[in-house]
Amino acid sequence: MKPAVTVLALSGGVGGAKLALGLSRRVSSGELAVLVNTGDDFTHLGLRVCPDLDTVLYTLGGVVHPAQGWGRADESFGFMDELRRQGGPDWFLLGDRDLVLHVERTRRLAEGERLTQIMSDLASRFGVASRVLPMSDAPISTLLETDAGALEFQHYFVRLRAVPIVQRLHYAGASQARPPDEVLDLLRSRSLEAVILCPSNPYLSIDPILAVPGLRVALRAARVPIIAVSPLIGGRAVKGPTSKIMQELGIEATSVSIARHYSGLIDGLLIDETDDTRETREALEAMGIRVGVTPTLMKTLDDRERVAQRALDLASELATVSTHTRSAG
Ligand code: FO1
Repeated sequence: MKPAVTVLALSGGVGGAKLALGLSRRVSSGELAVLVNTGDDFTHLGLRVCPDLDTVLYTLGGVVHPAQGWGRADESFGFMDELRRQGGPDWFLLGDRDLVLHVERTRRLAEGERLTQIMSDLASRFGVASRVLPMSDAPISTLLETDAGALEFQHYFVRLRAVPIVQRLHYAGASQARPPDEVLDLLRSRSLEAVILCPSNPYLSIDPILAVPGLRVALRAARVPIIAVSPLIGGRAVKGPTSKIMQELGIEATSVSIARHYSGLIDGLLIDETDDTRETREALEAMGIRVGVTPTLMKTLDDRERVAQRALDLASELATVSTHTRSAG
């Protein structure tokens, strides 16, 4: 039997996967579940590609490309070279080993298997003890309305290098989707102790997860501390277009804006030490959000474990406070 999950992390791709790896090393084996954004998924060259799920899988499996943070470390590009030679679309890089995963997933989906089952099997095959769960088995697609027209996520992010100005975001298919039973079961389980929102892009990576009907309510109903790790350091994201999108949507790129974005959901926010000002603390505390501070840049494995531990500590502090308040009240 698999061990019961004690920590659930919500994650996008590269940045989220780094924290998920740290968390996986700070909880007992098999006690972490990662609920992953599938809004970036698309059908490319006839294959179902799920970049964030694969990034989390490869990172936890120790086979991710260390500099890129996505794709495989030990990779060849024979398929890509030949595709280019034959005039096929070459803007989205698919390595030969990575390609096998997309081919297999597409085959299994066509045979009627659920994405959740496929990812669970792949996690075992990659030696990953943590659970890697899609936010839904039904396809959901993040669509960006931009000054260059409506774009599917990978066309915006990779083909157009996130240059277009974002005006609005939609999560197509979300209203007809539901979370997998495995996710609802673990949110109802008494073993769950904390939910951590990884420092992924709130708009592109975490919001699509929260857009799945029933998920936000189920997260709150779990009655465990929910901690977000801010993706901003000194008003800028380490990687990716978070601060650019915030600016385009008319939102100031600060930890307070991140807290406001997640208001009603989170109990604590872990911020970088450079953002730890008196005004920020006061604003967060006025919103009833407990603040944790640590250097949040995750370059090394030690950094990932330290940020993970700090997020878990913040959750424990909140659990103690609420137990205390409950027993006192
Ligand atoms: N990111 C890129 O910047 N360029 C690529 O060609 C690319 C290919 C790719 C293939 C498989 C995969 O799992 C991820 C890939 N990514 C690529 C990363 C991906 O676009 C993003 O990291 C996420 O979707 C954002 O979280």
